Amino acid sequence: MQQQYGQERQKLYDDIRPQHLTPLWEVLHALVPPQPMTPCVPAFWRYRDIRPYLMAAGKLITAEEAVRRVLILENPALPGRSAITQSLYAGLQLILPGEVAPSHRHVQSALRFVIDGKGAYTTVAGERTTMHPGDFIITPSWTWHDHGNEGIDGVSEPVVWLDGLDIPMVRFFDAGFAENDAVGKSQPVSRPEGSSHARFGANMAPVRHDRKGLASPIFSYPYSRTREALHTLAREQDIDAWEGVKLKYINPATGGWAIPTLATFMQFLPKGFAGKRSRSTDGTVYCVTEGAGIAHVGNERFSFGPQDIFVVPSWAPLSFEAHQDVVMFSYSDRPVHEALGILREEFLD
Ligand code: GTQ
Repeated sequence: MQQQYGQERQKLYDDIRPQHLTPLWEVLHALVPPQPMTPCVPAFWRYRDIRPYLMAAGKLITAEEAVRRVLILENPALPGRSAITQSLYAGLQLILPGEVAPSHRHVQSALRFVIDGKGAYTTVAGERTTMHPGDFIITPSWTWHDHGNEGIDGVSEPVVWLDGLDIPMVRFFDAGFAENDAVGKSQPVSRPEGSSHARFGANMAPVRHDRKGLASPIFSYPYSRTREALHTLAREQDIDAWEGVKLKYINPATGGWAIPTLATFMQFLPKGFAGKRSRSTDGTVYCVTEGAGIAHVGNERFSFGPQDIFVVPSWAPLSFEAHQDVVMFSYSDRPVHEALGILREEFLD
């Protein structure tokens, strides 16, 4: 049959192309695959190898001129797309002592995970927070935000953090808006540092709190507390055979994710941990805070240490080994999978 109609079929395809029509049966298998067929590949960035390029960028352009001085981590299989997976963006942002990255706002939600240096701050919706390595900070959709580096405790050094944004998701839906602050470089600070923690960080909330909006009212989750929680749990509870001890960052007002589009986690793997394999449909970006080990991702084997970053594509089998006590951060597009009812995960072995 195929032989018999081959030429006629091709003629039909050629005839319908000007009508902007195309035959489903030629592409059905790819449109509705039996299991996820991501173009993304596992990839790894060793921080000590890429830091010099960030510092070189620091000599060539100011934070102010760049607006955001960031080197984007691109999935090697998605060149030119500014994406680490089809739905996630990742970048490394550098801010040098004395610099300001001017105030703007956008529909895209952002997370910051601090990996190098201290003394920088970010201001979100009128409240400033000082950044330390391991801190997780959110910038909810459409909130004004600017970053700076004034130093702290007499220390004045370059500060680098991982930016995770939902840029590709917002692009997919063509729903992006953005504005620059017309008045100043930095927004006025209207609340003292620690205000949101006082209001929402003590397992309490203001009595007449009637917050709308999906993002967490806690916009800074300091590493000191996260680390303490993980280590306490590691001493008292069973270590999960796949994930070690893993906590998610939540919105204390709802119990939901801290950011509506991005799941965020911190995880502890005890020295000697040799985990089982799992896979899930959410693609995930990992950033190591402490310790060293191996991540087996698909057919790749990444030997990681502090500050290294790697990406686990959708449905790629994943397992970890820890050679020292490991603490690592991760973020994924899981909340969107959950909202759409399409999340699948498998715990193997
Ligand atoms: O800090 O606002 O890496 O708007 C990409 C886009 C950071 C930011 C990025 C952004 C920002």
